[in-house]
Amino acid sequence: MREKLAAMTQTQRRLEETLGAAIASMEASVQSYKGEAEELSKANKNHDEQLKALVHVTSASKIAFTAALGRSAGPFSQETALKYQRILTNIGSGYNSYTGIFTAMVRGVYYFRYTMYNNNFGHPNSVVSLMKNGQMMVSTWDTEGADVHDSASNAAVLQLEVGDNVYVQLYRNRVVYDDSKYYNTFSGFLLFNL
Ligand SMILES: [Ca+2]
Repeated sequence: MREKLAAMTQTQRRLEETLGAAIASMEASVQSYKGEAEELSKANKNHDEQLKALVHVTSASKIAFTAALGRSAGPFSQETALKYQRILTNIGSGYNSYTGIFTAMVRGVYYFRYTMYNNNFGHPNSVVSLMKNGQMMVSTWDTEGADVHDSASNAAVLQLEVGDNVYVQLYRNRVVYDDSKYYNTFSGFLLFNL
């Protein structure tokens, strides 16, 4: 009888030990799941933030402008950026009508175009270039002949880094004619981000 009782006690102790180990193992699993849940929550939050950043970049990438001169310019004693005063469109506010300069807010490939109109009377005397960071990209020229009322246009696709600037330059001692008909325009827009 005593031996039987001792055996039962031992069995009970083993059961208790087994049960204790099982509970400890379950607790460890629960802790592990909690940790995984926290990691997932963090990952989700991270994805949310990335998504928000992407939406921000996409909305910030809407860049397009057209501005028109509105009055004659020149002759000046030095090369001068034409200040197209009348803004028709300036999505993204990249174009500054006080300086005539477009500044790239995002890295990408852009399209620019300008049209110049030579003097309305007398001898034609217009030379204009599209400039990127002070470097000539493309030009238009009309200084010969007795004809007036001529327009000339040029365009370029340019890869720009953030902070690069683009403007239209009137050369020294040259002129362009404009009035409220707005013959001289400067336009640009972002084709795609890089
Ligand atoms: Ca001409």
